[in-house]
Amino acid sequence: MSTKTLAQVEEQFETFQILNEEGEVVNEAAMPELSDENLQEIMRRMVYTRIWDQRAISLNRQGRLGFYAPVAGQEASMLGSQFALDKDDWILPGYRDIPQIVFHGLPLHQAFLWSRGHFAGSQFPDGLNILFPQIIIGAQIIQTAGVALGLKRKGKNNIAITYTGDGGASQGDFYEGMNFAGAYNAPAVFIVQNNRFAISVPVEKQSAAKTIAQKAVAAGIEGIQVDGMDVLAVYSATKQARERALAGEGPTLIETMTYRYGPHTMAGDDPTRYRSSDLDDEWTKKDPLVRFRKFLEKKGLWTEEKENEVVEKAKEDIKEAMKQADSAPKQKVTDLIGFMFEDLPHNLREQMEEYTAKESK
Ligand SMILES: Cc1ncc(C[n+]2csc(CCOP(=O)(O)OP(=O)(O)O)c2C)c(N)n1
Ligand SMILES: [Mg+2]
Repeated sequence: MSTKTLAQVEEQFETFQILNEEGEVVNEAAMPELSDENLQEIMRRMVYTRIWDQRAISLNRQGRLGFYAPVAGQEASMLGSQFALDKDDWILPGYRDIPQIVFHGLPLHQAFLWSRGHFAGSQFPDGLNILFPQIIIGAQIIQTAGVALGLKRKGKNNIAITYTGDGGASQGDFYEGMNFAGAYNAPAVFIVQNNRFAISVPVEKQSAAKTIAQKAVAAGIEGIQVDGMDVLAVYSATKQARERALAGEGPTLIETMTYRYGPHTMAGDDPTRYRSSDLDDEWTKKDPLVRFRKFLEKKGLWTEEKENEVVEKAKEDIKEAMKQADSAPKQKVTDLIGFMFEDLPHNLREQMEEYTAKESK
């Protein structure tokens, strides 16, 4: 009989951190090799995303955007991991993971059209390796195992990476996907952004496990818990996971410890009903932008001027992208039907005829 207790297994899943809340390097040995330009680019992306998030929330309130899931607080977790990818890696996102796919190449106006439920928002440019942002919780996990296995079979030097939340990790699909990827040694990376809540349900009510990372053990794959407010730790863990996957050493589960400052979505939940202000305060002190800004300022790599440039650029881009989204042709029923199938089944053919006639009136 094994003498290892659950507590001993759980002890192995300590949170990996490089920068503390003061922006000080606490793990020099783990510092990734990034040029000054790379470091500045990571900061630019986080600032840009924070501004975009603020604008998206107000555009939603004005009725100019549709579905929107706020991202403030999760920038390091989202963008640190995406920065570790190659352009040809595949991303399988959830509904909140729009920043990663925009920085992977999705034009911003298409992200806005997707938010509005316009079909043109999901007609991704050729060569952009992303799948639809998944709304069904956890559904993208098994798909990721499949995409990764496909990449391996085709001899590609790329990985499939997916994002889900703590709630996603409570779904059956999560275990199936990891297990399958492990069994077939598929080059997959599974990121669980543990923002502590699945809408209003705290992570403690979802699982008896002390960490989500330890769930990798049963699938026979690597698992690591990372400080998700530390962009360097997230980058470094993802880069290593990617390299391991490509070296044939199997998939990795990465749990990023993070927090969403805003509501679950803009559809009307009120976080004050399920989160205490003490908990909010505890997490805003860990803010990923504040921490990384301090780190860069000490290195002489960031100034208020640089920050303002990014803020202005973000505002301009958003204005332009909204204009482009507004000029997209009004969506017709025939577009929706035509977009789904190359060869229409007979029942849809009838509907296509009916709506073609109606729309030509
Ligand atoms: C299969 C399924 N069940 C329930 C829902 C409703 N739902 C939408 S978001 C959500 C919470 C997901 O939480 P989490 O995975 O932690 O992601 P987060 O929103 O915190 O990023 C739920 C239960 C759904 N979309 N799909
Ligand atoms: Mg969550």
